[in-house]
Amino acid sequence: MTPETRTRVLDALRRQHIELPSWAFGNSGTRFKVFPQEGVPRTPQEKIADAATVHRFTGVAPSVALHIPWDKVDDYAALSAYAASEGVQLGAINSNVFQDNDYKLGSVTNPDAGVRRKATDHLLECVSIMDATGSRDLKLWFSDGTNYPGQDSIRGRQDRLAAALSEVYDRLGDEQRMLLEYKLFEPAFYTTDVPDWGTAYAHCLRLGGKAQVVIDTGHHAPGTNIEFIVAFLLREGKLGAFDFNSRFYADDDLMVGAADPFQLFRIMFEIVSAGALDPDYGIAFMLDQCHNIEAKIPAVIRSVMNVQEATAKALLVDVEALADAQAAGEVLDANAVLMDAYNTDVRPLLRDLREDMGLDPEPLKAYARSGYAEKVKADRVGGEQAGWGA
Ligand code: LRH
Ligand code: MN
Ligand code: MN
Repeated sequence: MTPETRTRVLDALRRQHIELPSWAFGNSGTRFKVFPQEGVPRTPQEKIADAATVHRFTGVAPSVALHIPWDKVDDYAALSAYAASEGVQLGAINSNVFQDNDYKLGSVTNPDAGVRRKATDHLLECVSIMDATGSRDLKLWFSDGTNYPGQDSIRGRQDRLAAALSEVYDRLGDEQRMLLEYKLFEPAFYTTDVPDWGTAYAHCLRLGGKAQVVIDTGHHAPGTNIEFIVAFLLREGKLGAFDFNSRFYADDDLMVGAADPFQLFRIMFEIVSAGALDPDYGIAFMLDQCHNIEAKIPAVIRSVMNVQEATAKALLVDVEALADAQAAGEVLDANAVLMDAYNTDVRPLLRDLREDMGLDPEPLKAYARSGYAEKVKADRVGGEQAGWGA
């Protein structure tokens, strides 16, 4: 690696920004069992304190996303000030229109106008929360869909969805954005109202420039080429955010980069090669994960490190050699350029980066030595579930 390359890569990595989800720190599980852990947060403030701890050891996770009402408080401006006092910012506000009995047949696409009103009002309330927290992004994911052919009008539901989105869009401030997340299936099993990037993209396109698509890496059919979706949406200026996690089967919500680090590298290469890594470009790189059996803070630290490793490898791709091989139609050479970068051990580089940033080069070991886990286990009794079973 030339000194110039090294400087370029380290500069980009120093500026990287990975947003943490508050819900990663609470107890979570599957519909079969939640295994509670000791020392998990009891309040939104304690979730923020845990996120801030991850930032203290990694240096690249300076914001935390909230999920409403899981993180409901009376005073959001005060919560924002608390986050700042812990050294982090509040990030995206995630709405939740999937955990109320009224939403059995859908939220904003429900056939009942009263239920639609209630769901849309929640989304509007989330924008008011953004006003108080200073958050830029409203993240929307709808569990809406149907289980049986004939259950409801597929087209009618799209109309209802469009109407709700447009009402919320009109409420956004100049600096605020709406991020629409898609998911192939679950909890609806026959039709899902926002099942794929194309549907999300079409709605966002109609809405306007403040509406962008979220790619949750766990929300696709097996075998889907996610980096293609990344490249396409980037080209259209419609990629707003990621929910990073990894999966073997469906929406597993495992640690990003755990199941398929090569896929994460391919995604990050599309980002890097489009010049979209820098925070100023506007893409929110968030984690959306649950740690059901592993210790939560170390799992989030590991996830941040996995994203950093994939990014470092993507930054190491020799783009000139790649362009030459592509232009010459040298398929094997072009592929080799990518593989050389992927097969580079970037861990020494990342250790140097952390030392440059005044951090311990080994975040997991430093966290283990810090005594934080023992302290919160002693201080916190009766931690709460992340939200799924709450
Ligand atoms: C849905 C989802 C969405 C929710 C989160 C908790 O599966 O990915 O982002 O807000 O999980
Ligand atoms: Mn998600
Ligand atoms: Mn999900």
